Amino acid sequence: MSDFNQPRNGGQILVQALQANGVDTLYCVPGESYLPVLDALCDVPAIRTIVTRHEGAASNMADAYGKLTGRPGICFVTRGPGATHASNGVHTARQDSTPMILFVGQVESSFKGREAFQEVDYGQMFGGLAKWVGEIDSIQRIPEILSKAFSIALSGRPGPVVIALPEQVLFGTAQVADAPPVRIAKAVPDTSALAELRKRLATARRPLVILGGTGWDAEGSAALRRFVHDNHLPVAASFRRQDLFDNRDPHYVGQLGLGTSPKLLQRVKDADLLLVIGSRLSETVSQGYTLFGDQPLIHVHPDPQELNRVYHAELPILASLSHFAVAAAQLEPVDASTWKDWTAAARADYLEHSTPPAPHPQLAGVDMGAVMAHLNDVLPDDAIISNGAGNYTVWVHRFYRYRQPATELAPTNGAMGYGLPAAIAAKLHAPQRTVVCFAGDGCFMMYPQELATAMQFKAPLVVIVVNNSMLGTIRMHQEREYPGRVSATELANPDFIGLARAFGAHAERVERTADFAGAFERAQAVGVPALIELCVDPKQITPQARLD
Ligand SMILES: Cc1ncc(C[n+]2csc(CCOP(=O)(O)OP(=O)(O)O)c2C)c(N)n1
Ligand SMILES: [Mg+2]
Repeated sequence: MSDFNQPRNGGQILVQALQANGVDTLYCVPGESYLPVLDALCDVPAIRTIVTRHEGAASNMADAYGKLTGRPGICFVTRGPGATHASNGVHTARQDSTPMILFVGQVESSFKGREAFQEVDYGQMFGGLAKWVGEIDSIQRIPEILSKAFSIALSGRPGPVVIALPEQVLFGTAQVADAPPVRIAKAVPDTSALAELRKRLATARRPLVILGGTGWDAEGSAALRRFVHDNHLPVAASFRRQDLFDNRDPHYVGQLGLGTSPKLLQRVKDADLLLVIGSRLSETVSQGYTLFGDQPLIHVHPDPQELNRVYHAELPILASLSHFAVAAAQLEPVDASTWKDWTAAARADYLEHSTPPAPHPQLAGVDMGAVMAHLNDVLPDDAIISNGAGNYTVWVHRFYRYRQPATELAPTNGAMGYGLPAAIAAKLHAPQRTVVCFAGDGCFMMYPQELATAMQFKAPLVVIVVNNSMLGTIRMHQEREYPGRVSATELANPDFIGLARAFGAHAERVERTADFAGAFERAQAVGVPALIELCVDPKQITPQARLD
C-alpha cells in the first residue's frame, strides 16, 4: 500500500488500482464520459488497451479473457448507448460464471434523475444481469469500490460486476491512498463431507461424475485427474465445459448439452450416484430439467446459493472446485471393480458417437465431420477453439476432442457472435498458440467488423465461417414445429471472401472437403488473420438429420 502525496484525478487513481490488481489488458470503445481514464492509460504501458469496433465485441472479449485466465476481464464503455451494447457480454459472463468488470461512464451526480445526456440507471438496467452493480460516488472511495468489485467478481461463483463512473469522480482530483491488491478467500470442503462422499462412492454400482463450473486451476485439474483415475470413474462434461477433462482419456464419456448422445443420457438416468462438481445443472445440461431428480446427488459448488437451488442434493459440498479436487484426490480410493465395465461401456459409446460418420450420399458441399476429424489430427493440444451459437456448433462439440483446460471458448448462454471477439482476445493473450474460431454465416455477421481489431492488433487467428445461407438452428426448430413454413431464417449473405480481404485479411472459399486441409494449412501459415468460408449443404441440418 502506498500513500500518494501528489493529488491525482479519478482516472489516474482508478487505472493505478487496476494495475495493482494485476490487470494487463482492457477492451473498450472510448467515450467522452471517461476521458480521464483514457488519458491515465497513456502513462501505464503495463495495461494494454484494445480498442474494438463495438461494445458487444469488447464485452465478449472481456468474457473470453476471464475464461482463459480466471482473472476478471476488464471492459470500458461509454454511457447509455455503449452500456446497452455491452450488456450482451455481461449476460454471457453471468450465465457462464466468468469473472468480469464492466466500467461505464455516468452523468455528473448532480444531474442524475433529469434524464441527462445518455443517462441510464445502471442499477435497474443491469440489476438482473450482473452479479453486482456499483457506482463510485466519491473520489475517495475509488480504491474501496474497486477492491469490492474484484472480490465479488472472483468470489464463490464468479461473475460480472458493473461499475458506474460519474463524471465528477473521474475529473475531480484528490489525495487518495491506494488499496492493496485483493485476495480471494476459497472455501475448502469439510472433512466429514469428504468422508461421507467416500462412503457413498464405496457402495455405488453405477457412479458418474459431471464436471463444470469455473475457477479451476492447474493443481485442481491435475488432482481431479488423479481422483478419477484412482477410482476409475466415468466423467461427463457439462455443456461447453468439455475442455475441463482430456477427451482422449479413457474415463471421458461425453458432454451433456445440445446434440448429446442418447446413450449418454440413458446412462445419466441409470446412474445410482451422481457426483456433480461445479456444474449448476442448467436447463441445457438437464435437458430441460428432465434428466435429474431421481438419482442420488452429491453436489459440489463454490456458491451456497447454487446448492439445493434446483435439485435436492443428498450431500451438498460447499468448496472451491480446485480445493475440492485436491482434497478428493487424497481420499483412499474405493474398490472400483463393480463399475469397471460401466465406465468402459460409457467410453465405448462416446468413441462411437464422437467419430464422424460417413457423409450422407446426397451431401453437397463440405463435410463438417471430415473437417473436425482433420482438425483433431493437426491441431496442437493447446489450440484454442471458439464458437458462438448455431447448428454448426453441434459438429464442433460432438467431434472435436478438447484436451486441456482453457481451450474451449464457447458461451453456455448460446450467444451468437461470441466466437470472433473471443478468438481475438485469445490470440492477443496467447500469441504463440493456435486459435481457431468457428462461426455460422449468421453468427459471423454479428461482429464481422472485429476483423479490423484483429488486423490492428496483429492477431493472426483463423476464422472458419460455416456457410449454409440460413439461420440453421431456427430453421430446424421451424421444421419441427411448423413444417414447410420458413419464416425469417433465409439469409442473403455478402461475399465473405471480398469482405475479409477488404480488412486486409487472408481469405479462401472451400467448396469441396478435399480442399479444406490445404486451405487450413495456408491460413495458419499466412501470419495475418485468415478467414475460410466453408460452403456446406443447407439440407444437412445436424450430423444425422437432413431437412428433406
Ligand atoms: C444474439 C443471439 N441472437 C439470436 C439467437 C437465436 N439463434 C440461435 S442459433 C441461431 C442461428 C445461427 O445461425 P448460423 O450462425 O448461421 O448457424 P447455423 O445454425 O446456420 O449453423 C439464432 C438466430 C441467439 N442465440 N443469439
Ligand atoms: Mg447458417
